[in-house]
Amino acid sequence: MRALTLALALVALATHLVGALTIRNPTEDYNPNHPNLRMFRRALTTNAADVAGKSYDFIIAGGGLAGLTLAGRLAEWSNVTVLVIEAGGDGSDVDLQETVPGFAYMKGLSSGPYGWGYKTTNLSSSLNLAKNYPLGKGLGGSGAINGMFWCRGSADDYDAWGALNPGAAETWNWAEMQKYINKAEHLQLPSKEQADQFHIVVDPKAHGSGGPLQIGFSKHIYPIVANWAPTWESLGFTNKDLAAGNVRGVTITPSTMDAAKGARSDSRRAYIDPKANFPNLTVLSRQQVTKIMFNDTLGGNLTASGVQFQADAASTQYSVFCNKEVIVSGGAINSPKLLQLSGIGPASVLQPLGLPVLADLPVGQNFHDHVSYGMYFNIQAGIETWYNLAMNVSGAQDAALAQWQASADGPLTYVNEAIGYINAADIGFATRPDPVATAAAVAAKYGFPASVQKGLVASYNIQNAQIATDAGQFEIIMHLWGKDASSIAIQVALQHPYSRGHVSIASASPFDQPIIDPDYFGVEEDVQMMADAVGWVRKLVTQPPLSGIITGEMLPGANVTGDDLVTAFKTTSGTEFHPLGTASMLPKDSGGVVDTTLTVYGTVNVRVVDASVMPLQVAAHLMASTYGVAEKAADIIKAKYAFKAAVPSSAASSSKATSTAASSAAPTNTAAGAAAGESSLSTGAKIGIGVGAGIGAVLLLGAILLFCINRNKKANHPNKNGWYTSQPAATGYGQDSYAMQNVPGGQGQPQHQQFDSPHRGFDRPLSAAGSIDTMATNDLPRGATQYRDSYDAPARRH
Ligand SMILES: Cc1cc2nc3c(=O)[nH]c(=O)nc-3n(C[C@H](O)[C@H](O)[C@H](O)COP(=O)(O)OP(=O)(O)OC[C@H]3O[C@@H](n4cnc5c(N)ncnc54)[C@H](O)[C@@H]3O)c2cc1C
Ligand SMILES: *[C@@H]1O[C@H](CO)[C@@H](O)[C@H](O)[C@H]1NC(C)=O
Ligand SMILES: *[C@@H]1O[C@H](CO)[C@@H](O)[C@H](O)[C@H]1NC(C)=O
Ligand SMILES: *[C@@H]1O[C@H](CO)[C@@H](O)[C@H](O)[C@H]1NC(C)=O
Ligand SMILES: *[C@@H]1O[C@H](CO)[C@@H](O)[C@H](O)[C@H]1NC(C)=O
Ligand SMILES: *[C@@H]1O[C@H](CO)[C@@H](O)[C@H](O)[C@H]1NC(C)=O
Ligand SMILES: *[C@@H]1O[C@H](CO)[C@@H](O)[C@H](O)[C@H]1NC(C)=O
Ligand SMILES: *[C@H]1O[C@H](CO)[C@@H](O)[C@H](O)[C@H]1NC(C)=O
Repeated sequence: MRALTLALALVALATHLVGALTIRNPTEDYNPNHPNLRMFRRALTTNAADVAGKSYDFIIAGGGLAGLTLAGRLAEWSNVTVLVIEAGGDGSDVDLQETVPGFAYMKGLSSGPYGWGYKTTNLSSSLNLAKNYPLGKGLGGSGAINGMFWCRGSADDYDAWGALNPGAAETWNWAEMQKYINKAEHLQLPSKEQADQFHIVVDPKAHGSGGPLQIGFSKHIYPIVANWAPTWESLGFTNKDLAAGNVRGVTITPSTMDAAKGARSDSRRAYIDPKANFPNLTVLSRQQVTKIMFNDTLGGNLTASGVQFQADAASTQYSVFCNKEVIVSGGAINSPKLLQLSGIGPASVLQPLGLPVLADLPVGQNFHDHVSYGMYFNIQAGIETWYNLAMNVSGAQDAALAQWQASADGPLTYVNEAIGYINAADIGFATRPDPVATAAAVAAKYGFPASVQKGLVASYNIQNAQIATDAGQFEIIMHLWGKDASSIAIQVALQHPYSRGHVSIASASPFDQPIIDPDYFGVEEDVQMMADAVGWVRKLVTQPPLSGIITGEMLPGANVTGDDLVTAFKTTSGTEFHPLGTASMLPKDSGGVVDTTLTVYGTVNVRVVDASVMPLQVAAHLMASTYGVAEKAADIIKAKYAFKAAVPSSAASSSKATSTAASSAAPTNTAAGAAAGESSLSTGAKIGIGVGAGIGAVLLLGAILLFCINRNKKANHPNKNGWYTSQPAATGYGQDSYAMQNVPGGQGQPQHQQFDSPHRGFDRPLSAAGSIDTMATNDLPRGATQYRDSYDAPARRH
């Protein structure tokens, strides 16, 4: 009887699989990014009508780094539906620019349609200058267009998040963040030759292995980089892997790239592409969420019913509804904007714009960012830098691209990876601003409420303590793109600023940019620290072996000191692209916007999951930390919605995930476990029948799958660009990422071998691969112009 039931179930499953493999819907397949090609993933759509008016369990506003990471993890559950709405495109029309590492710098996307094109307001403490504020707009978010540095902060940086949230429901600290960053990560080790040549030190124990995101080292590293670590060692610094909890030291840091493929890895390529055939994960691109809808309250708390979205101001507005939650993942600038537009924000911001105040929370406040300054140094002629490649001197870029396409190697696989962190003592800085007075001054400048002021005092106490520790106060980056062929840049980026600013909508239109005021150098200690750090770099370059290569300080110039130096760095410094704190995870009476489950105070079912929630800066580029936040958020959300048996089958089951190994082994926490319990067979004969039927069914299924795969292989030939014109084959995993299709060797047979097991890919590394990821700090004077280069500054190439 059971065998018959099983057989019937398997036939039904097989039928379902065949159905899934053969569904074709030409109209929904239309791909506006490649007008002649249809979508090859039914989960990806740009058609608002596909989702308008429907209901999904989770609606994620923003398909960026955190949003897609979270979506991928939630979609691991087949009993929930997930919708992601992303304002930008799906990346398919700019695949090469995203994928090729060097293009992150040389054909940067942030000033075109894949960027938001924002600027800061005139900065009152930076000579009233407005600075470019690049942010990615497209699947993968800023992680799809950035500089790809992969690094995490010191243990103290994350322990501070926990300390700021005493007695909270969820623990946020180094141990948690290290665990979750590593869950995202799959580290690819450099070759021994490369490690020896460039003094790359890796501590595999500090890294993740088996996560979806590929982390590796540039295949081609410029020879000058070999001088970086030894120069720091001349000053007594240790060359080490900075991922183990203390960042003071020098390193060649890995990047978010699949090194073997010379290709970027990002949240779309790692978490979504392998999932794309799952009907319960829908990704809608080119639509901007304009408002969270609330139509109910529960126990006095707001309940979101869904969101409104619109392609642009002139297009139709649509609504879509949530069964469970709305999750805001628009990044640290656009998430506060969306919350404010929805009535969650400071009354002082909303009321003058005529918006209702549903929850008066300090959204957008406690905004802080790393400010970065680029110094330039002349070097001896004949030493290879990025300049000729970037400027396409003698067609250098075309040659490099041809090499990349032929062998996934060459100079375009390089992104800056030579960095180090110094502490306050290294720069001779020992001043500790008065926490109370400083918080009061910052609050007075921007009209922050007493709660925010209280939170600032708590943060400043932690920052003051860090003045006496190894906490990274500055990141120092060697940047191979100088002002001419015989110069390089060294960037100096403040990691733990005292200055705080705000992000506030300036109009009720979702299509206007918000006021972005990071108030760089607003607190005097930040000015002093930057000046001291410039002095430290001047000392660094006198040390061998770099001293034998650097011939002089080009900018600001060795004679520029004192007030002139301050003017120089205030003039050309800018964002290191690390905004956070705008929806801070803090107690409500300390300026918090979300609690430690990332739920917005005063709401039942709205969370923020992205860099906005980080309450205090870390000494690191922000990607790794943001992946960690999203991974942990996924587990928090899954724990909330996990099925719990009404009657535990064994020892008292705890509803907290903190149970011991013994109690967590009880099969009551998962639906699968419960089902297994119900249907367990008790006699050997039944088991024998079951096993026999099972084997037969597996063979049958295998045959059906093979048939379908072969059929689909015949049906789906990639075109010359590697695009497939119809749905991929096989159980949702038949097709790999766009990136894979466009990288050398990415077409044709071999790639499919990695993708033919239903559980390949997502939680296991793609064995041979790598992806390319970003550039980090480009706050060089030329700043965002570098990103803009390929778009609107062709004149720069001559
Ligand atoms: C130019 C640049 C270089 C960088 N370099 C590095 C680096 O080398 N290493 C590193 O670690 N970090 C780097 N960073 C920082 C890192 O990329 C960010 O910290 C990280 O991407 C933040 O993730 P997020 O999910 O918070 O936001 P994002 O990744 O920016 O994602 C937000 C997404 O939401 C979308 N969105 C926003 N509002 C809406 C809306 N209303 N409706 C629909 N969609 C919306 C956006 O279009 C975007 O796709 C860089 C950032 C930039 C901009
Ligand atoms: C900002 O500064 C620019 C010049 O740098 C000036 O033209 C503009 O008027 C200023 N805007 C405001 C609001 O002060
Ligand atoms: C809230 O909105 C949803 C979706 O429109 C609707 O189904 C529900 O009835 C509304 N609830 C109330 C109390 O209006
Ligand atoms: C409302 O939110 C508060 C916290 O913001 C929480 O303590 C309370 O339990 C919530 N009430 C309901 C009914 O969810
Ligand atoms: C690079 O320069 C060559 C000529 O030297 C030119 O043919 C080519 O179009 C240029 N490539 C780019 C990307 O500008
Ligand atoms: C520094 O020296 C350069 C060249 O010698 C000169 O042009 C510049 O004015 C000097 N700057 C200062 C601040 O003295
Ligand atoms: C949904 O599926 C997951 C994973 O199988 C399971 O843990 C969870 O309990 C399920 N939720 C419900 C409500 O059944
Ligand atoms: C999600 O997709 C799976 C696989 O096709 C399907 O079995 C399941 O019913 C879907 N879940 C929901 C909630 O729609």
